[in-house]
Amino acid sequence: MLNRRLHLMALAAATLAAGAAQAQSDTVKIGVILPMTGPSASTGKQIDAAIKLFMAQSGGKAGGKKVEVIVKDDNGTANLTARMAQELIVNDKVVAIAGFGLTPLALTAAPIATQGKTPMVVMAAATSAITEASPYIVRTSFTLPQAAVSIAEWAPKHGIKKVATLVADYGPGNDAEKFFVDRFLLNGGQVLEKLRTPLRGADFAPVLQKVRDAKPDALFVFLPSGQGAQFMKQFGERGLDKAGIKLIATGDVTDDDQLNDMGDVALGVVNSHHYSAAHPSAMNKKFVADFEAMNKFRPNFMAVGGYDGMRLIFKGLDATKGAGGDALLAAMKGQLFESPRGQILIDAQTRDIVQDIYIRKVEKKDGQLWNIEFDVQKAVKDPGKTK
Ligand code: VNL
Repeated sequence: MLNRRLHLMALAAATLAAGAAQAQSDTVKIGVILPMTGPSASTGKQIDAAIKLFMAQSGGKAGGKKVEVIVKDDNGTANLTARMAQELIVNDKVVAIAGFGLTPLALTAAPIATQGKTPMVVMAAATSAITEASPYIVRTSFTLPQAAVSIAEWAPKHGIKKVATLVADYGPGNDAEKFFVDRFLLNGGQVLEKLRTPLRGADFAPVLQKVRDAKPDALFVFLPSGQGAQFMKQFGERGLDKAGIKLIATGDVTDDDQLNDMGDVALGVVNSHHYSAAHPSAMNKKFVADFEAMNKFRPNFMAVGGYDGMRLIFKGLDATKGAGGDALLAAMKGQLFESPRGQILIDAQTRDIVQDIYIRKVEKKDGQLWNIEFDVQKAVKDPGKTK
């Protein structure tokens, strides 16, 4: 404990020195921590690709300074995230840390951002409470309550009266289950089973058997990005679709990173999320075309969180003329701009994102699978915030 306190005091002192260094230099650095390897590597790959696209498009300049991005691979391991956050702030003197592929990784970095007085841009992790873990956190991804409440509104109006739920057993899964179930019950629905799978376990057969036996109208699912294809395969193999059990989900499950390889079992799955690669705006069409030309794969919601996070930092640096710390944090609060997903706002009070949430259905167009948006709730604030 004492050791940790000394450590944090050293960090605070180093931060003062870093502030002075930043002010003099022609270059500012942004430290990005991502799972580039390990079970969540697809999240790292998507965000990294989006950052490279943003850097190419922006010319890598903000606030009259050259911007250098340092990417570190934490392998999805929290103690590495913490060490890297510390090193980026103290040694590299970055103006902001960004990335954070999973909730536990974001939570471990939060106190380091606070002590280092360094803005922390959460581009992926989506448990509601993350933004409350440090006053230096701003978020450009989404929250599970945003996604889950919207589908819990849609389902009972479309013949779904009895459900089972299935979520990954950690922060965002807790949020998805709680906010889906509460709203679904409020709307007169019935919940037959609440099931959980371990974050790192990808065998869904036992829980799918329970769902079959319970015979709900639909199964609601949240799993983190990267697990959707495996889940969908087992859903089909176990014959749940043929047994007449519909699948509804947050868009993490019908993730654009894997959707096109899921096959016909995914067709017709209704889900809710903030971003689809099929979003029909001019800005998104250009984003997807440029992204695919550069990277040879389709961007998903993680890519958009990374792309918008970069825009947020760049616009902030423009306002501070390249200064970091509290000035940069202040310049990021309240920003409003058009993203490939639609208009977004960083709520100045909560530092969390306010955005449209779409209801989408998986459809085949020109031989490819897409999440086609057919309904929208505008400007959704995180329903998980108590204040
Ligand atoms: C989280 C939430 C991660 C949603 C995800 O994919 C996701 C998280 C890696 O907060 O850990 O799709």
